[in-house]
Amino acid sequence: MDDEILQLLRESPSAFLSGEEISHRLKVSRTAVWKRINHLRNLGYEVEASTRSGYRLIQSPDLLTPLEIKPILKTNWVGKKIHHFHSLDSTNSKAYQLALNGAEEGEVVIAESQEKGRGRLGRHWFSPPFLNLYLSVILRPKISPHQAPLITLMAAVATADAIQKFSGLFPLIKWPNDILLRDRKVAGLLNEIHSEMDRIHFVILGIGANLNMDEKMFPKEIRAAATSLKIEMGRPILRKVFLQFLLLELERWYTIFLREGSTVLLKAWRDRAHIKGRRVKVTSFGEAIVGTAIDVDSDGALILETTNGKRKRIVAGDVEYNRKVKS
Ligand code: BT5
Repeated sequence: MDDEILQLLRESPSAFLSGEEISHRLKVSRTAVWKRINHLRNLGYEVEASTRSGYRLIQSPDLLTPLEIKPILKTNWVGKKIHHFHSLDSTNSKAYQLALNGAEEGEVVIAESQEKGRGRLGRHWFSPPFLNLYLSVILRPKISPHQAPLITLMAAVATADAIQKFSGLFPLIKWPNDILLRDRKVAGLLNEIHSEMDRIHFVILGIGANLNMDEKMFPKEIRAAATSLKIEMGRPILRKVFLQFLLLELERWYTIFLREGSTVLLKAWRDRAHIKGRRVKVTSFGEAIVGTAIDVDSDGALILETTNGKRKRIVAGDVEYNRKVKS
């Protein structure tokens, strides 16, 4: 019913709508209308009430609830079902459970904050409440498990495109999962896969994007390496509008990837990664490898030429760009 009352109030944004009219149109008592209006106020909606004229919606909160997102969503299937929480350990863990229990492709889990937001390799993702975006999308691609790293590249391109379309800025991608503005991390991706040898059951696409953080809000240890869209754009960000861009780009790039394979995707990725020819140090499974990045291959692995001229394929790891890397 929240949905229906909001829709009615939004139909006539500047005019009052009488309690009687609402109760008539929704076929509920006036007391029920009054209770739901109070409920909406508790959720952060500013509703003006006048005994003579009725109710008028003044302002909606920037919450990432289905109530707020559904009316502006432009996707065909991603985010048609949104599971919203004020707090979760991790949206990825919640989405994983839901997917195990049969949740469908395109369902999205969003939390306003995470207690144990996860990065890769057990690292922590700083996730304070109501400022940023923490979401996980359930995908069920019919591809072989060895192609799963391409889903990370796909999500990176989609996130970078969403940031660009939203802000006009040009984010770069750092292999495999960092989205950078001015060399600082504005978003990170954590993709988790549930599969058998030859079949993927599902992929959980986890995206954390810093939207409304000020510099001093970041913990000291990551302050110099992190940024937010608010810092870069110099104005507060309406989170739901950014989310609308992000879900649309994810749907678009996932569709392109499934339909056309990796070629178009890898081209878009290369345009944003600027990795060819760069001197890098890669830490992979505890081993540090120094070399020149050659490319990513058609499975999404990074190809390095080490100092002794040998080529190495790296499937997972952390990259440091460094002009001064010693060979
Ligand atoms: C990542 O890991 O970059 C993946 C982050 C994915 C977070 C999303 S939020 C929704 C979903 N649910 C989850 O539980 N996770 C996903 P990695 O490449 O390992 O980077 C982690 C490192 O980034 C940390 O060790 C910090 O140095 C740094 N970091 C932590 N929080 C950050 C933040 N908010 N912004 C920028 N850098 C951060």
